Amino acid sequence: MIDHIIVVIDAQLYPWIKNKFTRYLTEVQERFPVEFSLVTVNGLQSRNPIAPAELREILQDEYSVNGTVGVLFVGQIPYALWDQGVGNNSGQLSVFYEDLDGAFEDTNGDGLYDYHIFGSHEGPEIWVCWMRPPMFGQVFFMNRFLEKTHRYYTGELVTTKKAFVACHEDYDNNFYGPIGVVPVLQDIYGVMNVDTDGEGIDITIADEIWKQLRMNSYEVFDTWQHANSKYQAWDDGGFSSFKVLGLSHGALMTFLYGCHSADFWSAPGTTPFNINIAVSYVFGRSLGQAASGTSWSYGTEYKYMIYEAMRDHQMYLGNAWLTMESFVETASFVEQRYPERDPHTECAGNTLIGNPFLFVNYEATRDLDKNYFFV
Ligand SMILES: [Ca+2]
Ligand SMILES: [Ca+2]
Ligand SMILES: [Ca+2]
Repeated sequence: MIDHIIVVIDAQLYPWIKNKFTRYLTEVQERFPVEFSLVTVNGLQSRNPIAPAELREILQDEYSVNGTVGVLFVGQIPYALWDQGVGNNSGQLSVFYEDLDGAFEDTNGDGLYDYHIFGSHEGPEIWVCWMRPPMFGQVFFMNRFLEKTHRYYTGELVTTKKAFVACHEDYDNNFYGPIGVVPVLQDIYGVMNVDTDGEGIDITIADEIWKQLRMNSYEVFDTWQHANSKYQAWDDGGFSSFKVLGLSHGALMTFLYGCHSADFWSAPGTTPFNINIAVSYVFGRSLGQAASGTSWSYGTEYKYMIYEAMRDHQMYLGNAWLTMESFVETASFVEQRYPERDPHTECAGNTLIGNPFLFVNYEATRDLDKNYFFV
């Protein structure tokens, strides 16, 4: 089975990254069971950006013709906004592009969707990943990122097969509790190869976590704490998204729990900046290639499902992400998790950023472009 992937690329960015991006697609196709369709659209820096509703129709057409499994958005691709209706709970809505047989309504006409109608297939049909560098300096960030992917796929940049789990105040027993991540990560990497910080009465200290990340080259960094789009708060101190841009080593994949950690919505009238925490882990100096977080005040609670999918079915990150999204973005999940809430007005706001073509415990391969001879 070859997965059909749509790559939607920002016409304002594409010419500046074309060589390295083409190399990226080639290297992915050589290593993953995927094929790509490229679609170029006007991004947010254009005078005439494509409307999210129009882009969604393109995805729906591709899905019905090609059985598409995922979409990779490259550059400043327009996004739909969602208003959760409680407090300041709005932001970009990945599910708008993931649930292709459902419908979204803006019942009060304020430009933000607020009502989700589930289609005959209840959850998302496809996964969405945003390869979205900070808008300011995006050509530099994108080219550096594409050097990381190249060096990783060709075995120049090697991760240690280890994970690191850090939880602010033991965050609801998220090491070993019902939605805990440590047991499944131990299955993947071995009991001795999952480092933890913040367990029980232990607290998380920003300087210590920073050192831990700089001294290692983890595959997975799993983190639970309060956040906003520009700040990740530990029990003692925290990381600004600017600081994270300068992190060395770190982790290949970072999965964040905290509020707004992957929020790249710039409110009307503000300068688009887009350097949220998740973006910083992916487009900074570190070896990071993928990160996830939320678009508004919410937490990504079911991260262990991503690891289970990668453990049990050798799924690459994009497909593993869909496993979790298919669980939480359904009416039946909301009815069970939040019985007092209306499933039609409840979306989780999970957002995946970076490179969706990553395996756990992956042994990078030589450059397949060249002819190597082995004696
Ligand atoms: Ca609305
Ligand atoms: Ca659906
Ligand atoms: Ca500690």
